Amino acid sequence: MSLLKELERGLPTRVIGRKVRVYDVVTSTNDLLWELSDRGAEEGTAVFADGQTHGRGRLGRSWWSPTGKGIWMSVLLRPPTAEGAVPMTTIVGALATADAVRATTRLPALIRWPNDILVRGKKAAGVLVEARAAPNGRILVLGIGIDVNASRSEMPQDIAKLATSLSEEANEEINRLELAKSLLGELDRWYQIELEQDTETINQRWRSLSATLGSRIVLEQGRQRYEGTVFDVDVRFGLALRLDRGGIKHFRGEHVTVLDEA
Ligand code: BT5
Repeated sequence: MSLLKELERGLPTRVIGRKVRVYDVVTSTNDLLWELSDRGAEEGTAVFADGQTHGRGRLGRSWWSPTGKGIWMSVLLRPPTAEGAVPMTTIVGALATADAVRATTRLPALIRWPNDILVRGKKAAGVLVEARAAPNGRILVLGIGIDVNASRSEMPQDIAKLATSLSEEANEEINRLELAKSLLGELDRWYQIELEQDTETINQRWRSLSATLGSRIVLEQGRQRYEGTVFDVDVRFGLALRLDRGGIKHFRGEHVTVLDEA
């Protein structure tokens, strides 16, 4: 039985983490939660799986999810403001993940806009937010994947080039249960701040954890590539890039991939 089963007892949180379900291996925790949502699951319901056979990333990409080695989880949200809910919830997910990793492991986790968590320049976690229309507002599924105890040698080659795991960086096995509890607590905390519409607190923490701010990047939007220097990241306006070819352009996170730190 999964070590994470203990989470089903619930945590003393306000919304996220009060109702938790833990599974062995599923296709994708996001799929599972959409099914639970169709059956009336309440806001804040979180699902964890020990492994995923069809974990997914953004834009149709796949997410490697080895059994027993990571945190693969999703949480159901119904934020009252539909406007900007997906980018805001992506940020909230990234902040909570970075803060939980920092609190549990002391590793210097940073956020690469819009949805990657990096440790020492390599990706250790990712956030995927999916939205659907509902009769009374929008429903969001916030999915988070964290590479906790996978060794780099067992990663598929293309992933090993870009990714790391917390145990690789900390040189020791990480307690997944402690990390999962911390993640639920941080998600609950940051989601309350989102509900209070305290964008200033979110922006400040996001800027202080940003791996992207001030760096030169190559970014892809559809088939277009843009190169430049990032001079701001902001919850409302997205990423502001001073283009090498002149001018300033703002990008929203949903359809953009940062290819490289140039
Ligand atoms: C993401 O997408 O980073 C979002 C990942 C979200 C995964 C969670 S797990 C729980 C929940 N259920 C799901 O089915 N999904 C969510 P994106 O920015 O598109 O990055 C995807 C890219 O990251 C891939 O194309 C690979 O290059 C790389 N990648 C795949 N698996 C990885 C892993 N385990 N660790 C680090 N990088 C990975």
